[in-house]
Amino acid sequence: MGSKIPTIDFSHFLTGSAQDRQRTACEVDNALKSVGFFYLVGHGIDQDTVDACFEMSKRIFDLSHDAKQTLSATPHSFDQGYRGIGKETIRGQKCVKESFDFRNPKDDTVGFWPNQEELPGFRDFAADFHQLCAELMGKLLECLSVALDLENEDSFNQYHTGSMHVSSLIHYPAVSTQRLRSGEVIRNAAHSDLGTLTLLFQHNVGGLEVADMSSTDKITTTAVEKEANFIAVDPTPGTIVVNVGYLLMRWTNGRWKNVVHRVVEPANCSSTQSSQESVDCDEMTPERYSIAFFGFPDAATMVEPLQSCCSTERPKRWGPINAGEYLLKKRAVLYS
Ligand SMILES: O=C(O)CCC(=O)C(=O)O
Repeated sequence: MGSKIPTIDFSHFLTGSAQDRQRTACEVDNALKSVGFFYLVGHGIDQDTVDACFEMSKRIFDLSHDAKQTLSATPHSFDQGYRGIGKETIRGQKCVKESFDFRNPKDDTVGFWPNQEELPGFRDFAADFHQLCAELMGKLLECLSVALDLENEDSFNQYHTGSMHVSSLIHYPAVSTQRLRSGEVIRNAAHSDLGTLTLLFQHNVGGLEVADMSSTDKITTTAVEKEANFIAVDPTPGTIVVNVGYLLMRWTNGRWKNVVHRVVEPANCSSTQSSQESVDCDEMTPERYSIAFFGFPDAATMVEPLQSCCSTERPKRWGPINAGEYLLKKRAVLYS
């Protein structure tokens, strides 16, 4: 039987007794050990705020091509800003998506922002949304410390002042279903995330799929994509999809899984037609919006497997790695 994405009610951790918190941490541990992904509910970010953020996101991507180009990311903007369609490349495959990335808008970091006349209130709204996600990230990191029975609940938070967290508004334009299905056009190629945890909000069009690691013993992204069954992670209002990044996998000596995922044609778009019929019609796959919040440790952090995750049966698999240098190297490949 294949795996299923579990749903975890975080309100038990946020407001429950010590026992409730322990139980929730145990659920998180089980989810991250097995599937590497879970749906989070009871997280405290209300749906109206998420809907408003999708509205803002739509407005930025609706700006003219020229207006968006003025917001383009440069090395001097620390990768913050607009990236046009095809600017992100994963293993040689150009992703048909556009994104607008920012760090904490209240910090004095460089970044390009739409001006007030174009998008009134955008920067303030972005700051508030980013802050809500950063606070939730802090609570989740606390929960991870409980799950691993670490000395104190700050064990992960002490390395996450928030300076490196990135919010990413993402838009996949409508594309020909035929071209998407044939692989001529790719929305988001199979990949895994880089940092600690990722929070993902999905609007109503799906397409996100996660490799079912119980269906393969392969490890490399290319082999996993070829061999594994994939599980659809359908959009469900009120939920946030949470998954493990590479650095957290290293921190936990592989206890928590950094799982391959991708964005493809949404399953429900083809469910009413045979594939031949839909190819003949050359229908369009509707546009998709998502918002990712990438949790990342502070740049100077040395990430090394925690003692408590190593044993004679599970010897230490990795040495120390500098989080900031790792990120720079990876992003250079993604956006070269
Ligand atoms: O758009 C999505 O649903 C997935 C985004 C994602 O996986 C990423 O940007 O790393």
